[in-house]
Amino acid sequence: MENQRYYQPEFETMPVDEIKKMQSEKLVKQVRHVYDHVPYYRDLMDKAGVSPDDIRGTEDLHLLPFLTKADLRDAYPYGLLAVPLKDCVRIQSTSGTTGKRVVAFYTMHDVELWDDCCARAIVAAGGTNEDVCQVAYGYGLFTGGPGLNGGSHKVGCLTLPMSSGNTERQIQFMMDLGATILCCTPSYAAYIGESLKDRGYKPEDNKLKAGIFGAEPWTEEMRRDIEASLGIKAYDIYGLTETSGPGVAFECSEQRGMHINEDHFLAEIIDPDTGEVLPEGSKGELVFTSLDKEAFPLLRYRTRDICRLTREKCSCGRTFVRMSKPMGRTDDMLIIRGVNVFPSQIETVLLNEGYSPNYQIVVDRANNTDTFDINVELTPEQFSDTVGGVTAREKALAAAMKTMLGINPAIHLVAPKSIVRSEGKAVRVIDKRKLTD
Ligand code: DLL
Repeated sequence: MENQRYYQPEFETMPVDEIKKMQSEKLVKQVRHVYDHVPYYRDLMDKAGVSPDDIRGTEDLHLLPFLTKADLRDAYPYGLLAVPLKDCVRIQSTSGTTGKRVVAFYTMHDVELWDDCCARAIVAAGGTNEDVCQVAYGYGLFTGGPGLNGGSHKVGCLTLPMSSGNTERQIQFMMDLGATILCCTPSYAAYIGESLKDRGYKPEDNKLKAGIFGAEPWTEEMRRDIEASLGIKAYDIYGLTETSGPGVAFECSEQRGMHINEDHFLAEIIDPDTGEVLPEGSKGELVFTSLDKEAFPLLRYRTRDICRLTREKCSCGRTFVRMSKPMGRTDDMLIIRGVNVFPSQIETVLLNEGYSPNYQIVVDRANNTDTFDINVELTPEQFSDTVGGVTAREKALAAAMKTMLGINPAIHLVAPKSIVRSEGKAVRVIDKRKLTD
């Protein structure tokens, strides 16, 4: 294959007025599909006094009610499914705010569409069927591995389905098989870069040319470090499980914002306090409507990510609107080692395990890896335990946290009343990482 610039140029470079027309047509159909097949959303529309006939195009989008993570929790697990279960071929999942996880469903068509989105990202990073693409995002319920794996197949790259971790083996395959594209979280990319250096490799010793990194916030400074340590160009990629996974938006060689795959996802920026739609260029909460998804088509889903959109012309030739790097969130979700963590999940575990909800989460970054500590107050009865008893408790609590969160925190049980009480909102999270520019 020649070094092609676009994976699906007919969409990626479509004139903006045509994109908008196409979005309007798809929206009308999608609203009807959801209204007819998702009683949960039909109720929301009925309560808001909106009928599918009121939605004649994107100009009417603002009439539709929002969906939030709380709705996903209320409708768990099947309440937002829009097709019969027999038509679904896959689920993926991510953390919920408490014990219930978010479960997203896919028909075969949805998987194809998602793979196409990831293929667009890989081609935008210079990928062709001559490339060897090392996918070091986690595989399984997390969308990173499966998404980039599917995209890499579509582009025709030789795909190395490494999953995350086992850095020794990552490096061995990278060097022996001559990987040219690396897909993983930016923090893992930085760690791989460091590990290569520790083993005496110089950036020019590997065959990598590009990296496709996302799933967590990262700064321009971190980009420069990764690019230097691996000798590559580093591309950002954005997405969320609820709307499919990675590939909702991706960076081109300009590296100035991520193009949103607007033929599939309709983006809005709203004021997170009032819900009012903001004009282009404003900073606010990103909201997505999935235009093509069959199984789990969310309308006006509030991502909680804060960013800006721009339609300024991009020299890469793509006409899709660009989003800035997310600049923060409107909720308290943390992303630790690429895993989404809500303080409320931690509180749920503490209460289930018989602890008081007096705790503090401390997150930091050492050697490009997140550290994750939870200080938990013992109750006066628990405090009389022996040292051995406390250590055993710490282990048991860490195991319960691992089951809930998917990652292991270091638990420190501390004396009753030793965590500083706040006069206002309790300070539950101390995040010492510098995650945005
Ligand atoms: O993180 C999907 C993904 C996988 C994206 C691999 C890119 C690469 P979730 O686990 O559902 O899905 O987490 C979604 O992660 O709402 C953002 O807050 C954050 N996020 C995702 N990509 C980026 C990025 C995947 N490039 C949540 N920069 C989103 C900053 C990101 N934050």
